[in-house]
Amino acid sequence: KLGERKAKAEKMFGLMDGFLKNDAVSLQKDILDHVEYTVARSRFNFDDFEAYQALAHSVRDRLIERWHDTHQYFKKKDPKRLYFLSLEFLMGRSLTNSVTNLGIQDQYADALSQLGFDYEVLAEQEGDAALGNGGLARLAACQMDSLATLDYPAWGYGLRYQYGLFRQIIVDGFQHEQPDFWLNFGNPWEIERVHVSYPVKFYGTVEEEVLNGKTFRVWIPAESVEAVAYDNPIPGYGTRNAINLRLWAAKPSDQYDMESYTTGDYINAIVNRQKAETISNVLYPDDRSYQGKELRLKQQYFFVSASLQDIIRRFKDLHNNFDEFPEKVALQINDTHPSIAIAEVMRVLVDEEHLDWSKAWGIACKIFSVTIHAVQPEALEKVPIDLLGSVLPRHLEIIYEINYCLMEELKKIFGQDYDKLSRMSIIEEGAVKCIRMANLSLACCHTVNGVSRLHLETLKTRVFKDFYELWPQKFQFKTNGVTQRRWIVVSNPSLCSIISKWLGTEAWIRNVDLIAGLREYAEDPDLHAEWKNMKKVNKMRLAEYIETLTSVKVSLDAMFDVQIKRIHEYKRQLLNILGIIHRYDCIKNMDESDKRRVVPRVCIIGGKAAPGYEVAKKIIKLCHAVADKVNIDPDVGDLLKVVFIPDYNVSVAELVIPGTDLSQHLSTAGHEASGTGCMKFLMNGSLLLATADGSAVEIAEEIGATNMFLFGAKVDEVPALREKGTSLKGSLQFARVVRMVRDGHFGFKDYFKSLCETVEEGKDFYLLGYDFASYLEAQATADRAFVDQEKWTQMSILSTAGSGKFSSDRTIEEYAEQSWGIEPCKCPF
Ligand code: NTF
Repeated sequence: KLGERKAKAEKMFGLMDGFLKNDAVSLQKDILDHVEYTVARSRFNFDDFEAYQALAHSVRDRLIERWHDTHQYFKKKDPKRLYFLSLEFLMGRSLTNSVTNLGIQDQYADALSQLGFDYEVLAEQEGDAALGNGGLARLAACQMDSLATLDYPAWGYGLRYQYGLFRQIIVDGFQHEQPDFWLNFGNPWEIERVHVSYPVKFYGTVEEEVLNGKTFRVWIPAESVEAVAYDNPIPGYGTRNAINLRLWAAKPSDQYDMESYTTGDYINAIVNRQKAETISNVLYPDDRSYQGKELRLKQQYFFVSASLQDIIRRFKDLHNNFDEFPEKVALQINDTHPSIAIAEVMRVLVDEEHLDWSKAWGIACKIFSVTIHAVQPEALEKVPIDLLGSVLPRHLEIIYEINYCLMEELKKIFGQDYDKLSRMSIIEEGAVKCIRMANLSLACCHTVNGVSRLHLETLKTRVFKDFYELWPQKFQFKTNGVTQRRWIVVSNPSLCSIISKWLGTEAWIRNVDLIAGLREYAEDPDLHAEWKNMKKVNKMRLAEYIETLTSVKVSLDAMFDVQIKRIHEYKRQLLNILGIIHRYDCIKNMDESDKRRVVPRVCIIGGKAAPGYEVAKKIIKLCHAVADKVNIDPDVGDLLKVVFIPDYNVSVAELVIPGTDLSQHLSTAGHEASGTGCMKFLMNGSLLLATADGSAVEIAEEIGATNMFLFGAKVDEVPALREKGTSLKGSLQFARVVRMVRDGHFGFKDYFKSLCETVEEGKDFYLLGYDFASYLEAQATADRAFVDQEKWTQMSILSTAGSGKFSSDRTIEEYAEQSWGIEPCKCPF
């Protein structure tokens, strides 16, 4: 039988003409075939967008080959797999990343130029896949790249939102949000799997059922929605492995509300059916405040339930005993959002598989691990009990049961310490009784990870102090990392060639530790010349982009100073703007000879504010108001330009980061869990101006604190400073710039009033006033360093050379070993 199947497969393979070939002629033929048969345009008449679509499909074909081989191989070897559950993935564009990882960029560029197209121009046709908000979501994307490259048998699971993160448009300096219709022109990177779909149930009641003399609780749901799989192949670099990111879309189910049909209300029945799709319609744009909305809970359960059905089906294909489940399955919960998975696993094991409660709990505790990505308590999700009980009645019972066991255990240890028990309880009492999703995770997961060393300290000493004292062994950290494939190889090709040339190898693309070899040449004048040239080319590209977008002309001799990230009070874009105002004020008061000593700056800020976050929106407006005044001031000229880059996203970051001289990371110490933008800048040789927060502390250890500009209060000083208020020296300069805003120097006096109040003495929670003097000093040091271009270039080389630790490859290897217990499974070529 096996021989027969093999012969048949070989015959088919022969008919397919073997695997797709990657020479220029084959690539051209494939692209043209897709123009004709997939895009359905004539091969004599198609535009850039159509050419991009055909190109994308030809790349996708190659991805699918690898994807098939990898999954067949995984199935044959049956290793323990990692399932990465995340409500958000910020993938950005796929074309350049895929072509780079497949290693056929030159061949494609060649093939296209022979057809009269430019590879880079076509790459620009692609929109961003923005199914996430910020750091957490982009980290997940970088980690998928590392998982594939390092040959780990992993799957990503998430939601296929129809509307990604909103587009930011700026009207008169104000942010407006527009929906991101990212699927409108089709998405060649996904494969719809109509046959991979599962029903996901909601609402209803719980009843008792007796089976073989035993009583079971049975959930009788009232609504069912179909989850359909969309697969997004993720190719590794320098390997045949391509793993899968499976995103679920909600579709009406056949079982949905059959009654309305029978009552004859045909039109309304269809309208109602269609409502099922709303579950996967839209991504929530607030990255750290959870409103306890029904739709959000449904999104979470929807993707968790579908993923678990898929995972269990795969397990059952080869196994029939759940004792083996922890040997084959590791489940990673990305932040607390997918925590309902814990209750769902318990429900499936107890109610459907009829395992004992304690056996099921033992299994759950072995398979789950969680990573926390925030510090702010408001980012920890709390679901009102009434809401959970209505949407998922059986899960609420299960959570109560888990909590009961937890409380019993705690009572044995802490006796009658009710304060402690109530802090650790999964259930929060109060006006609105809530489920604390974080506590549910802490109770079950065998590892709880922070995202930098400092962040773990904060979790241990503040956020999860009680749990840490109880289970210290669960608490770990894995300092975040980013993928050098996207952040150097794809987005900064000139730097990529320089590194490979000087190291004499491309091996650093898979083993980034080798990048430290650049240190040896940090003073080499030839390397300096190449390095400066690379920066200049990237600055030129960025300057053109800025001019097209904002009509501001910037000088390439100026220091390009950048802060790009979500707009948040704790990230202190306001400190940056107040610093710019101070610089402006100084220049205005200078005579001509002083002005000659000023280091010209282009201050670039970009980022989105959550739609309901008023203060953040005012910060964006202030940035524009200052830009409007400064940029046309003849006293200032090229000494200072202020630019707000609208609609910041992954692709914009890929363009901005390589062209940056100095990047700013200004969070009040103790507030940024890690930060990953700083790592991308570091890899690209931008110098960092930063507080000693999150991963910046570890960056300083790697590159040496003298190679960056550190400033501001330290974490352990912050609490006392909040009590004490601003230092005198800082307060004079600070008071002056705040007064300029408050007095209407930049217009919109009434509008900025409340913004100024956030930093008033006594209310300045994020310590802008206290840190101001030290911030200005760090800025002055950066100016002085920039004057000495040789020194600056050396620091820049040392930054890149010291960035090896901050690769997501290192992070993933640590997770694999310390949290997931998985091994590489490399598909043979
Ligand atoms: C972010 N959190 C943190 O704010 C960053 O410090 C960290 O680098 C990234 O996660 C990745 O770990 C979020 O995006 C969220 F969603 F939790 F707010």
